[in-house]
Amino acid sequence: MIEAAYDTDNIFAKILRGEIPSHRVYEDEAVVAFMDVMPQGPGHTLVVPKAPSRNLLDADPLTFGPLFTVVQKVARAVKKAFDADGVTIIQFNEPASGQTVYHLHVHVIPRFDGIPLKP
Ligand code: DGP
Repeated sequence: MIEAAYDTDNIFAKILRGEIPSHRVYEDEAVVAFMDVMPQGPGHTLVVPKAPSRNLLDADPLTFGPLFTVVQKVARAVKKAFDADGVTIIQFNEPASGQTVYHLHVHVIPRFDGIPLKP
């Protein structure tokens, strides 16, 4: 199956270029993390590699080490900061899965006992 091409005008590409604002909580040479504007709950953060890829399916595997190193850092940080009981990690690929922004990203969502994710 041929995946769609990477769109350099997707929202996260614009955020990475600084063309639209975001609440950045982490940045290094390869990865940025910023708060989700439509959060599932307090502390919902998106972790985004700077390298362009539409999603996990077309990404260079070398992206994943730095990306998930930051996912772990952010997961630990938001669990502590929001006194959460757990942390959900979600990552969507293509519309059928629920992807709406076509630049690879990982959701880090603090979770609280007895509170389900929004449908
Ligand atoms: P998904 O592609 O389904 O993994 O979800 C994309 C997420 O990105 C969704 O939770 C809302 C968030 N989002 C969409 N537009 C913006 C934006 O302009 N800024 C920020 N910070 N988050 C956004």
